[in-house]
Amino acid sequence: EAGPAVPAAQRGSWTSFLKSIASFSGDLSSLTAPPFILSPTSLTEFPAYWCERPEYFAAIADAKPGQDRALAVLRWFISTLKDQYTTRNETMGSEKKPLNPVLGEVFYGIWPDKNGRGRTELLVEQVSHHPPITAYVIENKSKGLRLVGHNAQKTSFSSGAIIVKQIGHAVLTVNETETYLITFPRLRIDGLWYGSPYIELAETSYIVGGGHITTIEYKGKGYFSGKSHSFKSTTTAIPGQGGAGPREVIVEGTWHETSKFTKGGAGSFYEASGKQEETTPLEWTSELGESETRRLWFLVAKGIREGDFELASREKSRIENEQRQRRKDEAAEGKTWQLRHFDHQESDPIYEQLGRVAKLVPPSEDMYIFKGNWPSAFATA
Ligand code: CLR
Repeated sequence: EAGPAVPAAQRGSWTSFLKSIASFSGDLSSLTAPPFILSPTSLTEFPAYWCERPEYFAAIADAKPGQDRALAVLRWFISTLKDQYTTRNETMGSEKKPLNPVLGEVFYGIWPDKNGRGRTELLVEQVSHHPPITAYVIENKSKGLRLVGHNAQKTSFSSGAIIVKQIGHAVLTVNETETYLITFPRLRIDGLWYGSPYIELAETSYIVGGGHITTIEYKGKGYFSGKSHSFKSTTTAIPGQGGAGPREVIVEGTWHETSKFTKGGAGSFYEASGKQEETTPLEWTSELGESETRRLWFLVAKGIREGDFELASREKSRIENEQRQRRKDEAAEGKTWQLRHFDHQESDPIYEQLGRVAKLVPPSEDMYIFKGNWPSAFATA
C-alpha cells in the first residue's frame, strides 16, 4: 500500500507510476504522474536557483584572485544547494514533478542591485525537448561575472529510489579572463513509496579554475557526520599553475545549514541563514514570445495550483499537440528548429582542459555558446 502522503483516490495511479519508473530508464519527464505530485513550475525556471543568493555571487568578483577567489566560488556554489535541492520540499511539502519544458521555452529574470552587489540577470532556453536539455546564462555585468551552462539528466531506478545523473556543466568567467569549470552532483530521490519524495546528494562534483581544484563529496545520513545533506570539500592549488597558494583547505558540514573550515582555515565557512531571493521575471512583452515559460504554462499552473486538474490536463494536451504539429510542419518543410540564444557545439575546450585536472568522465562534453542577444527589455527593466 502506498504511503499516507498519497491521497486515497490517487493510490492506484501512484503505484502504477512507480512501477513504470522501476521498469524504465531514461527520460522520466514523459511519464504521466498523478495530480498530487505535479509542480506548477517548469524546469526552465530551475536555473534561477543559481541566482538566489546574489551577494555571494557578487563576492566572487570582490575576492582576491587565487585561493581566496576559489573559496568564494565554492561558498557561492554551496549557498545555492539548499535552494536547488530542498525548495520544493519546503514550499510544497515534497519533491514534485516539474513541468516538462517545450523546445524553445524561455525564461528571463532579474535580481536587482542592492548594497553595491550589482544586478544579476538570467536568461534560460530549452534547447532540447527529447531528452530535455536546458541552457542558461547568468550575468552580473558590473562585477564582470558570467556563468554559461547546460543541464540534462539521466535517470535510473535502484532499490526503491530514483538515481539522477546530471549531465552538462557550467563555466564561470571572471573579468573575461579567469574561467572556472563547475560540475554537478548526483541525486538520489527517496521517499517515493510514501508519496513524499526528497533529494539526497551523492558522489562528487568539482570546481576547477583560478589555479585551484575543489573536490566536493556528498553524503547522506550515516556517513561523515551521520547527518543528511553532508558534504566535505577539499580545495588545493593545481601543481604548476601558479596556484602557489598556502595549504589545502577542507570545509565540512551540511549544505542546507552550516559548514566550517576543518583544515587550512578556522571558523564558519557558510551559514544558510536568510531567505533565498525570488526572481523578478522580466515583464512580458511580445518581444519575449509565446514560449515564455509563465505565459506558456499559465493555465496549466493555475489548474495545478487550484486543484482543477481537468483544466491542467486539457491545457497540457493542447500545448503538447501544438508542439507535435510544429515538429511535423518543420519536417514537411525540411526545416529544423533554430535556437534563439545559443549555438550548439560538439565539444567544449574549457571543459576538456580543466576537466583533465579532475580526471572527469566523460573527458569531453558538448556546449551551448551564448549569442549575446539579451532581450532589449533588460536594458529598460
Ligand atoms: C535540474 C537542475 C537543477 C537542480 C535540479 C533539482 C531537482 C531535479 C532537477 C534538477 C531535474 C528534474 C528532477 C528534479 C527533482 C525531480 C525531477 C530530477 C537536477 C524528476 C524529473 C521528477 C521525478 C518524479 C518524482 C519526484 C515523482 O539545477
